[in-house]
Amino acid sequence: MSAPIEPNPTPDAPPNKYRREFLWAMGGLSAAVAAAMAGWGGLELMVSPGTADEWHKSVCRFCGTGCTIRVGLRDGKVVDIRGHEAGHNKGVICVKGSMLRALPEIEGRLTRPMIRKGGKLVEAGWDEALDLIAARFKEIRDTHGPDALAFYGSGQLFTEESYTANKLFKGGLRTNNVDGNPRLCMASAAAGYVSVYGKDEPPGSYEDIDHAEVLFIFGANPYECHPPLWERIQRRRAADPRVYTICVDPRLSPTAKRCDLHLPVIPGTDLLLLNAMAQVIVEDGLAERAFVDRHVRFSQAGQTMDFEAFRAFLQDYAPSKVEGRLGIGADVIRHVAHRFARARASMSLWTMGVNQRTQGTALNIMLNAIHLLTGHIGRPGATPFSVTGQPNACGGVRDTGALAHALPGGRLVANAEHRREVEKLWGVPEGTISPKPGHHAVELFRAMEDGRVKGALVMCTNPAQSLPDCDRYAAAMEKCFTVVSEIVPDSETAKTASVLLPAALWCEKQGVLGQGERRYQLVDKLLDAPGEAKSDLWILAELATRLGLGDVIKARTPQEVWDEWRHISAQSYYNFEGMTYDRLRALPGLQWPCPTEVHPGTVRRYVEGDDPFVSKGAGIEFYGQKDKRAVIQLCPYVPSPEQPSADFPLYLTTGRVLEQWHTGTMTQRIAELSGAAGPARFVVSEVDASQRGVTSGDMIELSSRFGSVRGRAVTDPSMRPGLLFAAFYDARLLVNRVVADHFDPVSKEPEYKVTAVQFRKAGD
Ligand SMILES: Nc1nc2c(c(=O)[nH]1)N[C@H]1C(S)=C(S)[C@@H](COP(=O)(O)OP(=O)(O)OC[C@H]3O[C@@H](n4cnc5c(=O)[nH]c(N)nc54)[C@H](O)[C@@H]3O)O[C@H]1N2
Ligand SMILES: Nc1nc2c(c(=O)[nH]1)N[C@H]1C(S)=C(S)[C@@H](COP(=O)(O)OP(=O)(O)OC[C@H]3O[C@@H](n4cnc5c(=O)[nH]c(N)nc54)[C@H](O)[C@@H]3O)O[C@H]1N2
Ligand code: SF4
Ligand SMILES: [Mo]
Repeated sequence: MSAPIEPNPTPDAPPNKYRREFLWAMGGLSAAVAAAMAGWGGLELMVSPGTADEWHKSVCRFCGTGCTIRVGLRDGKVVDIRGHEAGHNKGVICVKGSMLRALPEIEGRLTRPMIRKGGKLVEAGWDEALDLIAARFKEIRDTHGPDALAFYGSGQLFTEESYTANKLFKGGLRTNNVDGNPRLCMASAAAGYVSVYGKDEPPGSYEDIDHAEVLFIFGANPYECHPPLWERIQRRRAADPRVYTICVDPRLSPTAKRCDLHLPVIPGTDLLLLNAMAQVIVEDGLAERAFVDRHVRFSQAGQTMDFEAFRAFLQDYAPSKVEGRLGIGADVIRHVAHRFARARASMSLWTMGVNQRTQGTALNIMLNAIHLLTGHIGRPGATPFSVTGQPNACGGVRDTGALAHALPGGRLVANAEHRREVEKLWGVPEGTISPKPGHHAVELFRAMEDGRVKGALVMCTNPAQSLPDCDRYAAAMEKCFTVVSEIVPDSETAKTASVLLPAALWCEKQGVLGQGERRYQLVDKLLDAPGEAKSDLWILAELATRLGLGDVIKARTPQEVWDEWRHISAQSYYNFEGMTYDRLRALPGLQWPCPTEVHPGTVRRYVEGDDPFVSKGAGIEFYGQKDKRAVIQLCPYVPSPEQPSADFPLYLTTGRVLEQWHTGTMTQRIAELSGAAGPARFVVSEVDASQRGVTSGDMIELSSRFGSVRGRAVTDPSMRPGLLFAAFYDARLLVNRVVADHFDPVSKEPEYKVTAVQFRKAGD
């Protein structure tokens, strides 16, 4: 099962021509528009060649690429969306971004609060709904203690909203049960960065793509999930024939098809690849010893070790010892290690194939480690870089510490000094913040199931469809007093609600999104929300008042909250004090650290002259660690708990398609997008299908130890035997019914990418 060293043949045409045209048609602006925008100041209210009367700078609300866009309005409606030339995306957007114009107008928006009465959700007024929530939350807290309450949020809320929710629950209600969907997404990346550098968030930037010679794309499918970044990679390849792209993915994904080298690892085994690469780097003298000796420390279970001990540990991972389990030949592993190490600049880009794994943290540590060992860090084009999923997982959730174990600015609830600092910054009495970490996502829903948590506010996320083993956790929400803030009435989660609140979306409200390269951008309010829908910030602030916590949540408007949080950030290495609303409005975002209102932002972190925290004369300094050295933990390979067996002999992996966003509540309602993607299917290999008497289009029943689900199969000649793929956007094919809910012991992120399954033909 080893991969060829030879480059891939000429990239295949995409399966559907319509999809490709759709994707690229959105890229770029006309020369005239680009010229008009060259002077950034003249941008607002620019007249377009299209039908819009006025144009406003904004940000796409979908993915973590964070494309800067121009929103064209006419008669108070969005009529056009363009990529913004001055943004990092240089005018390029993808099909989801371009169809944002249809988002505010999607059919069936939720416009009034609803309360479950006699088993049915019935319309109610805001006062009735909010008074009911406050009364029930108080009753639950007084009877069962604050830890019977919880908040489950989202990397799609604005920073002001996540920050306020975190403060309300941890500093007001006094429970650390605050978690959210970034736990399903970026938790392993965050845990990896904290382990290595002592601080979260990537050291590099998208612009490193423009300088990289080797692009190591690992467990990521940017062709579909981050198209402007893929486009940037293409531009880089076109500019320099030496650029070499490697894709590590068990599946011949659309990205893998188009890279120079595809490494089709066996699902769940690729920590073996990273350890083997490290072994080759060390044994073949490819390590930058001077860099390592000055900037790196090795560690195992808290004990510092030397380079020789690290080398000894790696001996079990020599390419010849891992090739069978990994599915990649030893010669290929050596080739990749040499190519990566010897390049002038290597950049790794990784996403969910890495993070959504029971060894997600270890994989993140080792991805950073191969850069540290070879000195591919802190130079243009040389950087490790975890690509972010959601538009505000970074700024909104990771930076504000809106997770069960965390507090703002990289602090921890378990640390008494950190609690005291935050209590002071929040102006709440000492001892307010509980020292007990709250429940992380999967555990939180288990606590709802067994009654430890009795009341929850779920905001801007659809866990009944997006959690692994989702039926189990949907039932848990039904058992609880669950309040759901949503834009549509029929998400799987809305169906479980005791109270359903109508939310304003994207540019119907104002707030900051913090995206994958530490870039913060402002979304201004351009539209009125439909009916009685309100912003999530308004909902949180009103609830605070009714809970008697108005003195904790004093900041009520987006700008007031932003300024509070901006000043608090200045007391940490996550410092963006210099990013005022005015600056964010005038610029296509800024990257932190950005400590003052004249600071230009930081492209490369830990690098002298760029990062304001690096000491003079240090060159590179990993200041997040006490001894200012990056730490490489030894990471032994542990196989996934989901191993194929006689009952479940196949691997299922799950993910995304270009035209759909997550659980599809928004993109399934936009005809151009649902039409292009079609209904979700199980993608199966021809061998596995024919062995089971299945032909393309047949209905199948897929089962795992966790449950079963029916859906149509589509055979794909490029799918490797033994592997199936399904996306999770379609509620009619609820793939998470069968997905295992094992999680990484450190990051607590579930392993969506590996489930052992079986399937058979089912009647229609
Ligand atoms: N079109 C679209 N774009 C999106 C989103 C969306 O819903 N739709 N969502 C956004 C969000 S929140 C996220 S998190 C990102 C996700 O972006 P990506 O991570 O790029 O997308 P996924 O499809 O989840 O998974 C990536 C790849 O991991 C591979 N994989 C599976 N198992 C393994 C393994 O064991 N090892 C390795 N190395 N790879 C494996 C899968 O085959 C898949 O091709 O996309 C963002 N962008
Ligand atoms: N099988 C499988 N499952 C996965 C993954 C996978 O790869 N495979 N990936 C995981 C990852 S990385 C992620 S990030 C999660 C995403 O999972 P979810 O967050 O559950 O998915 P979304 O569809 O983005 O849910 C957002 C919800 O918020 C609503 N909404 C939109 N805008 C607003 C707003 O402004 N306010 C409010 N209150 N509501 C709003 C939408 O209608 C939608 O129902 O899925 C995870 N689940
Ligand atoms: S790549 Fe992401 S941020 Fe950019 S337009 Fe597409 S969905 Fe929006
Ligand atoms: Mo995500």
